[in-house]
Amino acid sequence: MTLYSQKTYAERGREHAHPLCRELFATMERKQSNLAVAADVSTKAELLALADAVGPYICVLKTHIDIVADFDADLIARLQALAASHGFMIFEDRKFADIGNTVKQQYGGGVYRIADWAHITNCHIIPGEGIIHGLAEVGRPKGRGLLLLAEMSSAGMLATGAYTDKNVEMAIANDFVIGFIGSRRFTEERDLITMTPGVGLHASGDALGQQYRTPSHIIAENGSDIIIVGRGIYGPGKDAAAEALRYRDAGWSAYLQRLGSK
Ligand code: BMP
Repeated sequence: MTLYSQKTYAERGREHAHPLCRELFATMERKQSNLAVAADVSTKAELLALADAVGPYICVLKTHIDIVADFDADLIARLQALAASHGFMIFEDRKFADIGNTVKQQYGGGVYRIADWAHITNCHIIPGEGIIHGLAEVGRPKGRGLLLLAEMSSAGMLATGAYTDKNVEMAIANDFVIGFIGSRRFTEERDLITMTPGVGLHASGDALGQQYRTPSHIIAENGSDIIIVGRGIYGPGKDAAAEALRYRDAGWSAYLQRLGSK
C-alpha cells in the first residue's frame, strides 16, 4: 500500500470520497500550491486587498471573520467572488467548542452565517463527538468539511497524547471530518488532510507563545499537507504577493522533496 504522503495531490484528489477534497487537491495541483494564508487583518478593505494579492498563490484563505471590525454581507460576497476568480477555498478558523445544539446555531446562524460561505471550518473535540454531529447537520447538506484541532502550534498546548489520538479516532469515524490542524500526518486509515499553522521561514516565534517551523520540516519530514502562514506574509514593510510566492515555492519544493524520497 502506498502511503498517502507518497501519493501526489492529483492522485489523492482523484481517489477521494469527499467532493470538497477532490476539488481542493485538484486546485493544489493546478496552482502548484500547498499554501494557506492566515488573513488576520482587522478591516474589510485590508482583508479584500490581501485576498486579492495572495489569491494567485494559495489553495486556501483562512479567516478569523470576527476580528474584522467593519464586517458586513458585502464582504462575504466579495470574498466569494475572489475565491471563485483566483480559485481558492475559504476556511473560517472558528474553533467551535460547545455542545452540538449550540454549535449548530453558531455555525449556521447569527451575524456571520459561517456555513453559508466557509468551505471549511474547525472545532475542538472537548465536548465529545456531539460537536461533530451538530456541525455536520448544518454543513453536510451544503457540501462543507470540518477539521479537528488534533494539536496546536503554541508553547505549552495541551492537545497531546491520548487527546490527539481521540481526535484521530473521531475523524476516521465521521465522514464530515476532512482532516486536522496539527503538525504531521496522523493516520493512513483514511485520507485525512493535515493543515499546519505556526510556519515561518525566518522567525522562531512571537511574544505570546507562537512557535514556527519551516515548510520543509512540516511538509517533507512530517508529512503534513498544507502550510498555514500569516505574519510571515504580510505586515509592515512586506509585499504580501511576493512573500506568498516565496512561501508557495518553499511549500511546493518541500512536497516535491517528499515525493522524491520514496
Ligand atoms: P501567524 O503565522 O501569523 O502566527 O498566524 C497563525 C494563524 O494560525 C493564526 O490565525 C492562528 O489563529 C492560527 N493557529 C495557530 O497559530 N496555531 C494553532 O494551533 C491553530 C491555529 O488556528
